Amino acid sequence: MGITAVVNPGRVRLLKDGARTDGPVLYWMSRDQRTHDNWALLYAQELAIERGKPLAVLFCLVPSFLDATARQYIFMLKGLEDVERSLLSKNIPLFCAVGMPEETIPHFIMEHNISILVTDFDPLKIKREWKNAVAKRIGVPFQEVDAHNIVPCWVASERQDFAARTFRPKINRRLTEFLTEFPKLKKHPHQWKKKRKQTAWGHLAKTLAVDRAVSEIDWIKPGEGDARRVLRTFLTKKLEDYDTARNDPTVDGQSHLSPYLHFGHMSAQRVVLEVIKSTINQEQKTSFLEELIIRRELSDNFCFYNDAYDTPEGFPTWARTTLFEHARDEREYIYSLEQFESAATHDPLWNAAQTEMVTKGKMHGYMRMYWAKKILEWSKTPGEAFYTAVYLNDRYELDGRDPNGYVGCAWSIGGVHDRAWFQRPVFGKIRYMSYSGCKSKFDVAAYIHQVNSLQRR
Ligand code: FAD
Ligand code: FO1
Repeated sequence: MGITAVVNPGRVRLLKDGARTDGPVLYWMSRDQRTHDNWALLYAQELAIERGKPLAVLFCLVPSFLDATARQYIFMLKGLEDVERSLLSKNIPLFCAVGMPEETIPHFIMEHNISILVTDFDPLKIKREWKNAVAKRIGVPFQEVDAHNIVPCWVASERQDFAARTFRPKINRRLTEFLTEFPKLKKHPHQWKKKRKQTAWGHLAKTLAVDRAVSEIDWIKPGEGDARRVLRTFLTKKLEDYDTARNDPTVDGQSHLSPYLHFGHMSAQRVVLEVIKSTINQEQKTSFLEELIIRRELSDNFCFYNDAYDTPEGFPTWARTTLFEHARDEREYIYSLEQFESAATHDPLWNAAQTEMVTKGKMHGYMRMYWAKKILEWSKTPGEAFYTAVYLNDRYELDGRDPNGYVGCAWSIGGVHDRAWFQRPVFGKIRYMSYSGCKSKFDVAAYIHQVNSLQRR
């Protein structure tokens, strides 16, 4: 396995060894769809330079992905068009192959006599399945780089952590080693053999057979450049009030970085490095970094080590027990998926949160907790509630289909990474949230009004 000066070897895992051949290096880009601050790309370039070979990047565009609709696919494709341009300026071609990875990747490796395959890390089962299928069909070495987490997932912890309390010290003691500045991507010194035409991204967007009933989003623009602009705005205008503002959905106090982090247009490590450099006082930074480093990387830990992350079986035992004990409790209201999806409950606050997600593609973080917990309260069973929450989250959220989403729903409904609270009907010991609780924290009427005015635009 190539040990490179640039990338900490702790970030690299050998998925499969293979015969040493003499062709170019390929980075199969999937989770971290960016040119800058991308450890997988930097590692692949180091290997190619060591061998005096060209470097290419391949994105495998699959026809469907975990209930993603046109909303997410079009955001992603525009981001990839941006990546193609910036890679070209570094003498690195980006290819986009449509189809399943176990077909397109081995085909590309054969066609271009690729000698090493590098890819980025993703704990989701669908990605592990893709990589296992590809590994069975290729003969070259296949390496994986965690370009998403600051502390590589398998380094941070060797098992599932049940709370932030046990995970936080494991991360903090490795930050000195892994929270480093990024080297610059070099202009690649070895030319890819033949000129290639740009990918017809617009044509791809038009011909994708995805559900177009969920509208595109225009208030946030995809790509690395816009991600940097959103980060700049957050650092200069919002970070200093983040700790209080983040729990008030009537205030635009969140960073709006999640779509960029989800599609990898922005590195979380870059965000942290910029936050640390900013002159804002420490406790404002602390609460943001707790979310961005600890909570986010804890989500990867959960999905990496618990294969039941997308089912109620992934809930901790205490939560499964208490939810079972209260399974027969009288539900004051029961709604179907269709009623939830069309924001047709009795609760105007819940309906506003659902409407914000459908209209904007990004529900406020505080409302996501209330939204999911009410689905538990008004569903026939906890299992049905979990599947409803994940389905709606992944269909409408721009940042959906992400470890944070599975954990967000499982925390709200199944007590993942939370502790037991005092018992009540339906919830048992799962933490409860109420309309009156929201009223005591923020101006509910103003939030509802704000969301309804979104619709009229
Ligand atoms: P900010 O408050 O600015 O936070 C910055 C970053 O910190 C976020 O982008 C995210 O990477 C991280 N972060 C913040 N809060 C959390 C958290 N609770 N858990 C993990 N990481 C966090 N996040 C997603 O990325 N995708 C989802 O599909 C998703 N679904 C959720 C569903 C439910 C029911 C709940 C309770 C939470 C969910 N979250 C999800 C977590 C969180 O709500 C979002 O990450 C956040 O609202 C994104 O907006 P932001 O980037 O402006 O957040
Ligand atoms: N990753 C890919 O490698 N190929 C795809 O075609 C693809 C589509 C896609 C659509 C929506 C979405 O939210 C994510 C998508 N991803 C795709 C995965 C994404 O890059 C992230 O890696 C994971 O979703 C986050 O873990």
